[in-house]
Amino acid sequence: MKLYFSPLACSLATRIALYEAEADAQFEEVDPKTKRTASGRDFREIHALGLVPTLELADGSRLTENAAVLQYVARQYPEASLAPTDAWGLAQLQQWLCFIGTELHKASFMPLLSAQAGPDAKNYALGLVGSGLNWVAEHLQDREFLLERFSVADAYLFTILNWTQATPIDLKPWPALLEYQSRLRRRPSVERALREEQEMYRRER
Ligand SMILES: N[C@@H](CCC(=O)N[C@@H](CS)C(=O)NCC(=O)O)C(=O)O
Repeated sequence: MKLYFSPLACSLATRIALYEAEADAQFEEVDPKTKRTASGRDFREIHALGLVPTLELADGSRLTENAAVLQYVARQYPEASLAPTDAWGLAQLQQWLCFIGTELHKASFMPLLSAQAGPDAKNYALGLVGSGLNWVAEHLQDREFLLERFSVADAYLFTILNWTQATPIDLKPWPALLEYQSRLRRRPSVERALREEQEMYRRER
C-alpha cells in the first residue's frame, strides 16, 4: 500500500500506525501548495479534494479520511494490536477518532493553522480548543494512552498536539498532555515518523 502524505500533516498519524505495524508500505509526498505529488502528478486526480491522508492499495483502490484510514491499517495488521476488537473497545476508539478529527483537528486547529482564516475565525477556534483539551487531559490524567493500550487514536492525537507549536496554544495548563506528548515521543514508531517528517518539513521550508 502507498500513503500519500504531506510532512507533519495529519497523515503523520498513518505513518506512525504503519511503522507500529512494521508494514511494507510506500510513501509519496504531496506538496500542499502546488498539489503535486513527488512523482509530478496532480494530486487532485488521485483525491478530488486534494486531502491527505490518502491510502492507495495494490489494486489501485483508494481510501481517504483519517478515521477510516487508521482503522483500516489497524485491521490489516491485527498482530500490532492498534485497535480493540470488542464492541465497546471499538466504539471507544471511534469516539476518540471522531472527537480528534472533528472537534480538535477541523474545528479548532485548522482555523488556527490556516493562512486564509482571519482573526475572527482564529479567535473562535481559540475559544473552542480549551474545552476540548480539558476533556482529553482529564481523561489522560491517570492513563498512559486514550484506551487500554496504544492505539491508532493515540497516533492521531499525538499528531494534532504536535501542531500546537505552530499556534498560540500553550499546553502548560495541561501537564497531562505535556507528559502524554513526551511519553509518546519516546515510542520508536513515533520518534522515527516525527524525525523523518520534521527533516522533510525543514528541508522544504
Ligand atoms: N477530513 C479529512 C481532513 C484531512 C485534512 O484536513 N488534511 C489536510 C492536512 S492535515 C490537507 O490535506 N490539507 C490540504 C488542503 O486543505 O488543501 C480527514 O480526516 O482525513
